[in-house]
Amino acid sequence: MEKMTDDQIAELAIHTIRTLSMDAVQAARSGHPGAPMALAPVAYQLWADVLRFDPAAPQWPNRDRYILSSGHASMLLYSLLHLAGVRQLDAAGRGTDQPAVSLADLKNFRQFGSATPGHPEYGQTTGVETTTGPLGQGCGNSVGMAIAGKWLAGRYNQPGFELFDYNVYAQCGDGDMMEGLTSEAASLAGHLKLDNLCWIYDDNHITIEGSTDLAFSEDVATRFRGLGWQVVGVADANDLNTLAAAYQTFLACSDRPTLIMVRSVIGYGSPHKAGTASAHGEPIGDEEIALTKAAYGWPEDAKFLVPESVPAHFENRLGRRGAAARAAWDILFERYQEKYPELANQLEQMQQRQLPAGWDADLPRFEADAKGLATRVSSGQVLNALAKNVPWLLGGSADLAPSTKTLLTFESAGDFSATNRAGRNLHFGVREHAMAAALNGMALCDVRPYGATFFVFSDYLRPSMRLSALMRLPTLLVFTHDSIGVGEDGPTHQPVEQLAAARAIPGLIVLRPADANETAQAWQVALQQSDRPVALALTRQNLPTFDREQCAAAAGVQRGAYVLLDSTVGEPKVILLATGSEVSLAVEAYRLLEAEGIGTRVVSMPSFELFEEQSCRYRDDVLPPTVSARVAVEAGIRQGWDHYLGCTGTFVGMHGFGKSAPFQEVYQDQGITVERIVAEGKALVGMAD
Ligand SMILES: Cc1ncc(C[n+]2csc(CCOP(=O)(O)OP(=O)(O)O)c2C)c(N)n1
Ligand SMILES: [Mg+2]
Repeated sequence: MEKMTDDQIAELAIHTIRTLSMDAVQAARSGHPGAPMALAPVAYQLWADVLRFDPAAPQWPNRDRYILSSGHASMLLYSLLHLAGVRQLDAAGRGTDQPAVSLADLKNFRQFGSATPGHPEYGQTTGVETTTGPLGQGCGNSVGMAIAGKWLAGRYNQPGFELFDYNVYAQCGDGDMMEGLTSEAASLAGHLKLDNLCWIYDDNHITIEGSTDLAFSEDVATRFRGLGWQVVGVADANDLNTLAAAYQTFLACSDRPTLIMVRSVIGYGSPHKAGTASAHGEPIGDEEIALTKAAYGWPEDAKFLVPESVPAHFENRLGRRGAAARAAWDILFERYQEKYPELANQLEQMQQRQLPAGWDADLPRFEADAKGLATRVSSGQVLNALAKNVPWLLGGSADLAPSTKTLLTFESAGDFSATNRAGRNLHFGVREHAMAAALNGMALCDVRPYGATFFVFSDYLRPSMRLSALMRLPTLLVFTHDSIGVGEDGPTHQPVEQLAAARAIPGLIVLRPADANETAQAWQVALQQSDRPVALALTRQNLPTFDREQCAAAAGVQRGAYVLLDSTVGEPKVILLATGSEVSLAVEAYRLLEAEGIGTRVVSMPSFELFEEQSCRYRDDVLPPTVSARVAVEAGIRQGWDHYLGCTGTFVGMHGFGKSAPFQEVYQDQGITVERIVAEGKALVGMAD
């Protein structure tokens, strides 16, 4: 056979991506063929000629990241992973000789257990850098990845040791562009001048309902220029030379992120579906596939055809380039290990999601104090003590650091900015959603990120928090002002249902500590998580610091719930369960009940999730099944508590929104008081006044 020209092999590779995508969607009888067909050349040009990625080492820390924010176009990514010969990692993160995505996986697109789920899922498929599908999230993640890249360079690169200089590419669409999250993320990226970030916008004028004329008429280029981005246009997605030039324009830019706007035709090549919304989300159909393949000059009857020369071509381009870059990096890293062993060790620990030796050596202990301090304040002290010993713990808040107490105040911390890439205090601005999405991107690049805001605004970032859990990322969220204890700011700022809502997310550990020492323990638990996110719920108002000589040790936090105080008059007759700021109310009620000879137990319950993981025996020790007289106290809604209250228990908590007033009055108004707890306790043991 005659040797193919570069143009011919490129076209063959592009048509292979297109036809694999059509065939897989058709076999699954569901999926989104149109965007992969249109974007095949866009992605081909990037992967073949630009992306620095070694298919044999898909976890190489300095690899370029490619994110498919348009997660519905997952077959584009799966085709690329297959054709590029990306190798699967084993459970320990080591490379194997198995393909990450086999041809069988493509044939099993969207089927149970395949490496090709409907939308790309991090952890399920090697080479998928982040879970996408909820539009906007991939864009948000990409900003965090770019921040992490700059920060890693700022902290760890040394003269002659350019360990980190990776670029982050995100493929996005009209849907992403319409989402608020994307705007927040783009604004932050522009402000931070993240020149390692490139978004490739599939400007195809089509979404699900039809033409973008229906709902989207803004001037995206002007908007992005206004946000501080470089904007590059590509008039035809099939024009490889212009695409190549656009990527070079990105690489040459050193002071801002780049948006490449590519005009494409959804379902390109399909005689009856190209350019229509029906190419977006349904199989093309056998007949139309045959016509489309004919239009590509492809054998009409062939299914899942991968010409041998295509994987070989990717191997020659992406593979060789990536392998060479990675091999050079490995040598560089060996030399770095010799010269900077401490820094190299940090990088390795980071990549293993480990903590450095002595990370919790300076964990503060707080003396008993009736006046006490707010858990947001103790949290700030604990965070600072831990962050000093965990150099890659970094984060910030959505413009609330003075309130959330999340600023790192020690001298070497510094502010991350366009001019200081090594700073550990991030300033996300008033952009909760972008903050949480960026945190996920940062966690995916091995740093340990935290973000903070008022608990009531957790609703603004909830979709990203859900994805932290779905991806099993150890992202940390610090939520302060966690109840009506906010007081005068009123019901707009008083969380009511947020605790229940956070607990509803599978895999998210929610911790609501009751005093300063529980807060220290909560942080300790939080940092020890390597594969799940944690949300801390902390108070604005002061809470007494319990005398641990009289109460059980705060280490009980590690088990989710523990007996803080127990009956001094025989077996407990009533159990008071409480979390956070309401534990001190339960403690006061305990004293009154005990004084009347009613055996009472106080269970502090900072985390439902951790408690549920304990042995049955431990759980029964803390909450003996024989004691059905139970009062739960929490300044939130009842949802979730019935599990511990059974049919007979009583809930003392919120029954609606709060009010703007001094917080003590709001507690009174809601009936969350010591007297009420005592009365309910007595009623349950048949000793009502
Ligand atoms: C947050 C969110 N809202 C809605 C959807 C459902 N959805 C999936 S794709 C899509 C339209 C996307 O349009 P575009 O990004 O232009 O993709 P194209 O049709 O051009 O491939 C929508 C609304 C989603 N996945 N995520
Ligand atoms: Mg579109």
